[in-house]
Amino acid sequence: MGQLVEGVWQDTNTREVNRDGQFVRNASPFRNWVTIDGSPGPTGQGGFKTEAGRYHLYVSYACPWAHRTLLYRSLLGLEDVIDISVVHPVNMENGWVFDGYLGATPDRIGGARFMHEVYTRAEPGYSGKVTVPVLWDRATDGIVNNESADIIRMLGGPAFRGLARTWVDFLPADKLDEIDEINDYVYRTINNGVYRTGFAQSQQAYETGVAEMFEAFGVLDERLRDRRFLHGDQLLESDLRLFTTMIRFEPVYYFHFKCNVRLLSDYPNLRRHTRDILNLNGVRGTVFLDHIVDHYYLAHRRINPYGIIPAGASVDLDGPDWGPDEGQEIAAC
Ligand SMILES: N[C@@H](CCC(=O)N[C@@H](CS)C(=O)NCC(=O)O)C(=O)O
Repeated sequence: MGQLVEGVWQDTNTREVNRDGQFVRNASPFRNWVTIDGSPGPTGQGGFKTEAGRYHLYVSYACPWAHRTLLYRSLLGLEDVIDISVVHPVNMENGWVFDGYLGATPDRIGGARFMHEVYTRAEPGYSGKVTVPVLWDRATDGIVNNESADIIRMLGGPAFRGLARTWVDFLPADKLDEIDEINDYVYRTINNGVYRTGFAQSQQAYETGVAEMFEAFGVLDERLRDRRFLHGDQLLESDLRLFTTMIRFEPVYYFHFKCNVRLLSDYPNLRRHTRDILNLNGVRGTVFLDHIVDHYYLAHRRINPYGIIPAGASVDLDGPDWGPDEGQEIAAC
């Protein structure tokens, strides 16, 4: 996986590890916000006001961070308001590319071949990683934001409320502190935790990551013992952020990132939570196991040099193990 250096693509290793072999994720550089009147949001510049059809999402169906944005788009009914371009799942020496693969699309904005061209179109001298998701602005021909945590707060906030077909509040004000607290914990131990484990370059770094992750599984399983969702009866932002990692756990992270201390089925409440969300209206259409499996096993050649896909990775999400519980209420809220 390469990166851009002053606008030029370089196929050099960008793995982010510190001296102890621990994976450390870089901060996302584009942090502007769409707001109702175009005034600046919590970070970045102003100038991005609410308008149907103005914004576009670049995503990979394989990526758990991009998956967050797809879930919001689907659950809120924003498909006609924000269109998408979908990259090929296997990012190799050229990074993300637009190429033939079932479900992938061309670059619907500028017809680019490579995702790095989208970044240099926005900022010709850009240096850094070329990641998805990206929220693109047709009006300024540039990137609004490339941080999924921000993008979902935008899509689920006042800026898009008036455009959503089915409005659900995933971030009620009275739950904000609790949501932030759970998000931080789940990000550190699970969302980013799987990468800390999988990309560790020392035994110690791996062991720390995997121990914290499985401790968190136990904590969340206990929390979900008498709650349908992490905060009670209501599906909220933290549930959706947890889901995009957990749905990849059995097919990918368990094997590929060596997260194999215990099985997901050893955490019955956590597994039920994942299955429950999968069966809510609008969720299954955002889960593309073929993109997920091919991306991780085929693109990460440093940790899987021959691109072998383990037999157990073929989880049947359409089978009874992952179907709705009898009598499950499948409305989103
Ligand atoms: N903090 C970012 C992370 C996005 C991210 O790391 N995306 C990965 C795909 S899962 C990516 O595009 N990686 C390409 C690379 O690292 O070169 C977010 O949450 O939006």
